[in-house]
Amino acid sequence: HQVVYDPPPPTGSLHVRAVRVLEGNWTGTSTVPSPSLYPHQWSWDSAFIAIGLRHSSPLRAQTELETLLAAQWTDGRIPHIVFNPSVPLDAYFPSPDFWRSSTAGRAAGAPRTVQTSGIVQPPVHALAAWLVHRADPGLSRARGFLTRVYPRLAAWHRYLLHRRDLGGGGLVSVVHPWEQGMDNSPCWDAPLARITPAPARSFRRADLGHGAPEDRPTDLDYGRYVRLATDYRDGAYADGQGEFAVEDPAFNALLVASEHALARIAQELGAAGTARHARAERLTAALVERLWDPARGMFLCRDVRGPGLIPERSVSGLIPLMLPGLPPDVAAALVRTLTGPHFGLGAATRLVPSYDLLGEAFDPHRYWRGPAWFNTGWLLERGLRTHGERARADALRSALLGTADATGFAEYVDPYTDAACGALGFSWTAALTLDLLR
Ligand code: 9WN
Repeated sequence: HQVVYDPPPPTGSLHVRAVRVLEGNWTGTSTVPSPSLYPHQWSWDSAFIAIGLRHSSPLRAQTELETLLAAQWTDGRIPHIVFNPSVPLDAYFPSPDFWRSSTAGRAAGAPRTVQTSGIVQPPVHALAAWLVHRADPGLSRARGFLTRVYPRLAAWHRYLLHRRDLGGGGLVSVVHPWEQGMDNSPCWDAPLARITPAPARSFRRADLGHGAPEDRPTDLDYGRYVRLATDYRDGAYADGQGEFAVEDPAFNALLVASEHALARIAQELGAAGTARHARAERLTAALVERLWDPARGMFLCRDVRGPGLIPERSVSGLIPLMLPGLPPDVAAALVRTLTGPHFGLGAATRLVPSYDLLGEAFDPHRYWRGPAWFNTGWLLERGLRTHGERARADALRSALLGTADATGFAEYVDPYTDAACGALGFSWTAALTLDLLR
């Protein structure tokens, strides 16, 4: 065989290549985010993946969500990872033996037949289920898709609203940075500083074998992630006791969008959606009341165990733009912030950085401390469109598509140069490309 020093560019249209990435990452019942870095099923990844997969295979999109929901605990929580038993234990840390879901999670009703983590991720699922249904209503009805997923999605929202209102103001709290999905966001620096890290020698990171260390969270971050997860596990995953509790704007905005979607699903199944729509509106009001910062023109995180609002600008604080029910002055201020000096959309950047370009902690390569991600870009593209910002939405859409194409569906990119960081062939990047191409 001849060594190919200059391989030809991948063939096929962007659509075909995105479909191929998702096919390569499909296990038969779900899609891994990345075979090298994340070889199991992740909760919010699967929701974004299903949103894209519905265009190429509505059946696989339904299956993706059904597989995740089959791992739901009886208390309603949807675990952030569903482990694939055929993957070696050392391929990802923390592995199933760390979480001990089927023993430590017994009180909370963890499933016996499948191994999962015990924390959650943002509730994008009901929104995904509704969009998947709409892509092929005939198949969905023939398979009883909504009838089967509806009670599980309702229990999931009930868990969040009843067991996770740790601040007492009607919003949901996350109890671990992995739950919010933006693991090492500078928003967590202050609340994490109170946590005693687990000793570095007490665990072995698997991520550094696949990703560049300067693109990943630090060992000190990991020590704290491990401490928080260990304490939660050792308390039998009971809520309300941990040292870390934060109300996050993106997490809660996604719950609002999903609650509206659940209302539509209820209507489709012949029930009334009114109470759910009303609840979504109450949640929107709580979001504005508790997290809106008029001076910064964006939403902030609230440190429930600490002094209150966290003065850091994260992309999370812009994501409520996806909500049509936002007060118009709030939506207008969000657009100004998105396109102003802190996020630079349309000026310094073509995609949306995960963190304040002018912030002290900004780092263009380190994971959620600056790089631009495709899921947050997709949510903001939808938000701009929802609020009548068509030209900006079109520009963001073509930047997302162009960058997904040029980087081979990178996990995230440098917000100034759009250069690839993290894994390539990343599933939600490919899936959301399919959705934007439609
Ligand atoms: C921990 C899978 C997940 C995403 C998260 C992202 C990253 C995991 C990790 O990968 O988190 O859950 O090991 O870093 O931060 O948003 O869901 O793609």
